[in-house]
Formats: sequence, structure tokens, C-alpha cells
Amino acid sequence: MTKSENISKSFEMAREQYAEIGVNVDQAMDKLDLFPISLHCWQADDVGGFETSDSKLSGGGIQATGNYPGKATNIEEHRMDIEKSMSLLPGKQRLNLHAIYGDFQGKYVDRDQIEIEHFQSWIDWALELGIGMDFNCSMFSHPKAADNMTLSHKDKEIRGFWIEHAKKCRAITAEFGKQLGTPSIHNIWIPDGSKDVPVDRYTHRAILKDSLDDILSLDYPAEYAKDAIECKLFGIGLESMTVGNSEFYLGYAISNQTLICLDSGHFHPTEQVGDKISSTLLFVPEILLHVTRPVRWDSDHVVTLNDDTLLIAQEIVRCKALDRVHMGLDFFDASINRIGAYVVGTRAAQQAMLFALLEPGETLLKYEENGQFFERLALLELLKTKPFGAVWDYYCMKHDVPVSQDFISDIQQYEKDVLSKRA
Ligand code: RNT
Ligand code: ZN
Repeated sequence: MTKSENISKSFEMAREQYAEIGVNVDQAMDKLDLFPISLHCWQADDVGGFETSDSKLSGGGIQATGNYPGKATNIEEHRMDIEKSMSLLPGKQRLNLHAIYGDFQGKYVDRDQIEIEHFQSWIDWALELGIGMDFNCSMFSHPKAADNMTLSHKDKEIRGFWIEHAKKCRAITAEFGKQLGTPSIHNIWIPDGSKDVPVDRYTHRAILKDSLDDILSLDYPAEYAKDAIECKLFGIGLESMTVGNSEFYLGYAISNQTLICLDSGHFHPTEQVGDKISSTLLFVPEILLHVTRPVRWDSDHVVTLNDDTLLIAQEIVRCKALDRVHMGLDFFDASINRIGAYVVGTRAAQQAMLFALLEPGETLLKYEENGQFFERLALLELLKTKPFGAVWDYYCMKHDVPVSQDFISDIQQYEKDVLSKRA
């Protein structure tokens, strides 16, 4: 039997087994096809970007650890790595860009000066690939963010600079949406916070509220752009207070009906982002996710198919919110092959979605409503040993991307041919 016959045969058997518990695998795969994942551009170069100034990642409590060779050092290499990663992924992706990744052509363009011209080549690239794009203002790794205060800075000039940056970014976002024909999400995350116990939290939060009001005062059509704001519990070096905490941004998002961005690493380790989806969906129009894997802190390890990722996927499916929850990724591991990181992490997120879509929802709900909790538990446990892998393999084959372990050698080859030759 050839390899593909084998995959198909296993899939046929899997399809029958799932049908026995009332699950239609073909429908699940079709739904997964329509659920894009937004690949964060920053795994490719450890959140470096292409500004000509000294723009290595610094401050803001985000840290890429590791020094694996072969990272992308310019826009060509960067695009090549993203394309390579996407070529190894089934289903649909988007690209999530940060403002520091503009095509600046070797000139120094300060953050408050960026224009659509610096991103037109990204739009053209995305058009060629047929993908959508999302965007982020970059409020870190900059002299004006050196004291870890940006939009909530008490100095009017400094916060004015960042307000201007965010406004420019929103205009660029709208242009992404317009030219690419799919709404683009602009996410605001700021590092603002304090290492030691501050005495004035209130004023910083009041200032942040005003800054956001100013930034969001201009409306863009929803078919072009959407706004998200990202909360956080703490950052390294900013342990005592984060201005934009969960209460602040959830309050702001509800009052202003923006998207809330929930990052898996931005809560207390015993909290699960999956649990927050149903609560927030009742009060905000849509949710943006930054799926990542915090290990002991907001470490941004590569996403794996663990309970936290699964619960996120299950809740998206159980809330029937595939069109209201946007899944972006936010991990940056500099200690392993970065294309490998993209592929493993994105595949894990997609697998979580497929796993959730293969749930016998009606039966589980019936058990729950009847108080049949042993039965609910039994069926949930049973699902873990269903031939999920056979469906996943078939899904990859259907999308003409490497099946099972085959992407490993593919990435090893890319490392040998391309990455290892980089300076
Ligand atoms: C930082 C936030 C933020 C960044 C990116 C690079 O804690 O998670 O989303 O990771 O914007
Ligand atoms: Zn994030």
C-alpha cells in the first residue's frame, strides 16, 4: 500500500469511529478550513524588526531567550521564512505584523512618522499569497519607552508621541483591510507599569483612558479595521503594577465595544483563558487571542496541544463563536529553529481546533443537562483515544502539506540549505 493509501484507509476507519458517537469528521474539517490563524511575524527574528536604529528587543517586560542560529535579519529573509512556514501548514493563515517590521529601505523612520508607503510591499506580498493581515503598534524597544511608560506617561509630549504612533498604525491597518478585502485587526499592547509599588496608579490609568479615547476617536469602517486592546498581569521588571490590567481593558472594551485581546500568558498561572471566552463574549463584540504557552511566567514558549490550548479551542467551538474569536499566536522562542517553532506551534493550535470540532457536542450537553456527570466524564475521556491523528493526517494530506513527521526533515533541509548560510 502506498503512503497516501494508508493515510486514506486510516482516515476511513477514523471517520466510522467518530460517526459511531455522532461526529461528522468532514464537517469538522470544513469548519477548520474557514478558521484562519494569524501568524505573528515576530517569531522569525525574536521581536527584532527592521528599524535601522538599535532596535533589538528591550524593555517592556517581553523577552526572547535563546540564541539559535539562522534568524531572519532582513525583510527578504523574513518573508522567505514566513512563506516556508506557511507552506508546511494546512488550512488558512493570516500574517500579524508589528509596526517595527515596516519596509523602511534602510532609512530611519521614527514611530510617529510611519505611513502606508512603508507597508505597501507587505500588502503586495500578502495579495500575492492571498492572505489577510493584522497589525500592531510597537510601543517598546524605543528611547521614548525607556522608562516603561508610553500612553499612560505623565509627560504630555511622550504620550503624545505614542498616541500619534497608534493613530498612524490604525490608518495603516484600515488600508490593509481595504486593499486585502478582509478586515484587519489592530492590537494595542503597551508595557506601561512599575517595578516597585507605586503610589499613584489612578492617574496613569486615567491618562491611559484619555489616550485611548484620543487614538480611537477616528472611526474606520468595520469591514476594513477592528480595534483590540490587550491586558496583562505583570512583566519582568514590572512586577508591581501594570497600568493596562485586565479590569482596565475589559472595562474599556465593554464601554467602547472594542475587541479585547486575551493572551494566554497574561493572567495568573492558575487562570485559564479558555474560561474567559464565554464571559467576555457576552459583553464585547469580538475577541482577539494571543495563544502562547506560559511556563511558570509569561515566557511565550511555543504552543503545544495542552489542556490550556484545548480549552480555548473547545470554548470557541462550544460557544459557536468561530466568527467572533480571532486566533492570533504570540510565542517567540529563540532557542530552537524558528521555522520549526512556527510550524509546531501553529499546527498545535490547529490541532486543538480540530480536536474541539470533533466533539460530540449534543450528546455531551444532553448528559450535562440530565445530570449524567459520569457519562459526560467518560465520553470526554474517550475522545482522547479516538483516532484523532488519522483525521489530522488526512487533513494535512488533503491540503497537500507534509503529513505526520514529514515536516521535520523538510525543516532540517531548509536549515541546511538556507538558515545555516546566514551571517
Ligand atoms: C507582550 C504582549 C504583546 C507582545 C507582542 C510582540 O506581553 O503579549 O502582545 O508579545 O505585541
Ligand atoms: Zn500578546
